[in-house]
Amino acid sequence: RNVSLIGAPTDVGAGARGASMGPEALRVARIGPLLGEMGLNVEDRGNLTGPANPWLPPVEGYRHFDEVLAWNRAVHEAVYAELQSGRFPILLGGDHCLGLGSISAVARHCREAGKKLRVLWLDAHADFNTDQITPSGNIHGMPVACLCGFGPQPLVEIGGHVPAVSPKWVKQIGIRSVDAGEKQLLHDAGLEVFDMRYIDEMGMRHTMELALATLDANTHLHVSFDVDFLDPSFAPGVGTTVMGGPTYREAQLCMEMIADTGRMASLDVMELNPALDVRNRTAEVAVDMVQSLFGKSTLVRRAPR
Ligand code: DIR
Ligand code: MN
Ligand code: MN
Ligand code: MN
Repeated sequence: RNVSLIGAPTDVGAGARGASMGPEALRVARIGPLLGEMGLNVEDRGNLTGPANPWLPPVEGYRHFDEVLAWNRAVHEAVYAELQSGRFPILLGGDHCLGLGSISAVARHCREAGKKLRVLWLDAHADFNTDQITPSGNIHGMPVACLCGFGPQPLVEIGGHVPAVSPKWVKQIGIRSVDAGEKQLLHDAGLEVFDMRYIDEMGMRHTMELALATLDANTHLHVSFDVDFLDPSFAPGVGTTVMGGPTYREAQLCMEMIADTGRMASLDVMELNPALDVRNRTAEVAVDMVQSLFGKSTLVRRAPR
């Protein structure tokens, strides 16, 4: 498999500085070489460029709107180019506002290639805010809403088709922090959300069986992995930690079950914040998870079940 690493070193969509250093921390944790050792053909495309973080307060419900738009346009073009040349893009974030540029590119590729798209959003947060309901103005809390058509024109139309994705294509896993207005909009939009209570009651195995149930041979599965999905006890290096996330083993099972489908065709690794990390251990954990997504397993495995 031909994999391209794309660094997007920015934190313009976040409420804390530091996710701009995420791509380099993932490289220090040897994301490229470790995937190469698994037999993948990895090319590191280096880092995209874009506007600096002006660190200003929100204006009319959005913080750093123009900067977020510029970065997302750059991500969109880079991810789209890799998909069109038949490669597997891994976006190294950067804050999660860039999921908009990445997934709009994947949606455009799938539309043109006649592929069915499914998106797995692994996150502590639903990222389903709009300017009307956001408590922060931080656009990293809005990308899923924008992808589903709820947001400002320039952001929702990045991929040329509105909405970029149908809410029915999106499954969220690990959610445990949803803002008041966001809760209602998320409910009304009809996304399938497997929150932490669901995982507590039903277990990660059953959760992932349901989340992956609609994949078929023509499906392009995109995984958008916000590192704050993981419990902060072993993954503290993110801007917005939320207690009560998946354990290391639950997260590994989630990743391994995604790998077993054989359908993952693009990936975002987002929100890693080295300024808040402890000796780069969150980057190392994130790379462990990515290896599992690409099929690393303890034993030689037969077909699952
Ligand atoms: C919060 C935090 N829901 C907001 N969001 C995210 O500001 O909209 N943190 N995505 O990672
Ligand atoms: Mn393709
Ligand atoms: Mn997120
Ligand atoms: Mn999050």
